[in-house]
Amino acid sequence: MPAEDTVFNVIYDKYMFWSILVGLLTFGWMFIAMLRYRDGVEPVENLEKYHIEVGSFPVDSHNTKLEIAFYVLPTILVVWLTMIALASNTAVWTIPSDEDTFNVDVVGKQWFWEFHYNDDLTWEDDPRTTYVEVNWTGGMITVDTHCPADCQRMEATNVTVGVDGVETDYSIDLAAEMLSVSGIYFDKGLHSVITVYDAEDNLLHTWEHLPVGTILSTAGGQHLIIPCDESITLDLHSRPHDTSNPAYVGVQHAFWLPEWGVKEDLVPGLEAGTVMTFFPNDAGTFPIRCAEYCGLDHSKMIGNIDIVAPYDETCDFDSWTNRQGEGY
Ligand SMILES: [Cu+2]
Repeated sequence: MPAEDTVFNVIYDKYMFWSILVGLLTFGWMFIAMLRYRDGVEPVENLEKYHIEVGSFPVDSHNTKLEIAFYVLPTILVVWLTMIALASNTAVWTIPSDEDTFNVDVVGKQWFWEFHYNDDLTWEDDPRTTYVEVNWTGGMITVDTHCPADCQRMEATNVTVGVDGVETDYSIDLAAEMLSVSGIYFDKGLHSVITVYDAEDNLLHTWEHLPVGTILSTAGGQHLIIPCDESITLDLHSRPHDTSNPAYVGVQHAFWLPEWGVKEDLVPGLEAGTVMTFFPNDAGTFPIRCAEYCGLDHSKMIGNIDIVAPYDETCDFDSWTNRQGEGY
């Protein structure tokens, strides 16, 4: 079942409502008729005069309004259900323009997914659940790890600052529950990660900047990281893992995000690629699947998508806490 905020879920509920209503009326009338007109029940007097025949309305005693309603009402219902079902088409096929959307190229290979970022993203774990807040302006990084008295987590002790793969470790001033680092300047073009750990090396909090051109891959266990509350466009391409044979263009894959009920084929040799769009609301980690048999290790072509809050923004907090226990 897709997420509650998707058009597919709304349509599913409406179809269910009308199916159950029509089902109750139809089966209800069928059982009444079975009981009322079964063998052994006293027949209506002078039944012959109605000229009743199986499969037709009584010729001499019919009800025009009822017969018209018999055709018109179901027609209205079917037309209306068709109209609302078109909303799912609109949701899938209306591709937002480039400026209004967060865009990532998804490349399917045998047998993993690569994500090439065409937009940059700065995000941070929700400080309301981690009790850690990172601030990086200019050449000044501050990490505030102040935890209230009833705080559930271990004390934060270490911070790692990684810029373009070069990592530096720092210890937090435990008395002040604070770390300040100066002299590292934020560069929009470099992949930067700040991670906060406790004394047992458990990860408590992540702050990350993914510049344009970042490549993440499920082969390395990385997740696709996507901001919440933004329209997302994915350009999908199938490419061969081994490019030594120019005649071999790869195989068909299908990128499937069960959470949003969206799936699109990746077609080998189709240079322009295919497009998928969706709108995530709730933070959390959700599955990625390949829905097209693509060879020996097709079943291993799986991954995860993290929906995160852009830096200094928040996603739907209720859903975030609810999902913590669901084992995604
Ligand atoms: Cu595949």
